[in-house]
Amino acid sequence: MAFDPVRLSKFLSLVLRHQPDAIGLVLDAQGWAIIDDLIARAAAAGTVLSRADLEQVVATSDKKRFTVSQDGQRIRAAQGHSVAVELGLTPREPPAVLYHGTATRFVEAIMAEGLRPQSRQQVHLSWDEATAVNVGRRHGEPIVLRVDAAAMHRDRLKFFVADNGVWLTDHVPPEYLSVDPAP
Ligand code: HQG
Repeated sequence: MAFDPVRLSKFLSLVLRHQPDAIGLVLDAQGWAIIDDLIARAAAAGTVLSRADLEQVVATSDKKRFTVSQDGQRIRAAQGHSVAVELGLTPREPPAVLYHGTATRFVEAIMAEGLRPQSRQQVHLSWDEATAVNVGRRHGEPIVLRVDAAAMHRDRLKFFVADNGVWLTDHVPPEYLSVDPAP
């Protein structure tokens, strides 16, 4: 099959975030796979990709979903994992406000129990509202929640930035959430 960057990006998301087992791939504790191993196992499972194909997907991914290690030998998903990984990110001081896009039908539950990672390892937040709207639209009628990150930081809750700039935290309790724009 001809090189299809979108299809390949979805394939890489699948094996690097959710189901490495699907092709017998092993991720290390920080989520890295050896690129030569990934290419060989993908081919054996019916997805033929070259190193150049892979580099093109990494370079052109709209959300910079994948990171290649400094030595060029390994690749990982920057965020979004459902498999257990320890990305090894250092806690960072967040901007005063962060945003989370979701669907209107989830808001009641979120306001009751806070934002939870659900099937992923951490809650995903963005520094801009436009990204949040797009993330929310994936689930239905979008709505943007405003996260009082300054207050969370003051209360010693930790924030991390993925390799691609997505903000991550373990849980956002409801008292730090409001529907954007804030009243
Ligand atoms: C919602 C994409 C009910 C949450 C995006 C979200 C992102 C709750 C959904 C990345 C809840 C989970 C992640 C609660 C959270 N009750 N619903 N207590 N807490 N939710 O897909 O943040 O294109 O796992 O609001 O750009 O939508 O894949 O998370 O609607 O960065 O690279 O549960 O995925 O990136 O959905 O998206 P997801 P997300 P990629």
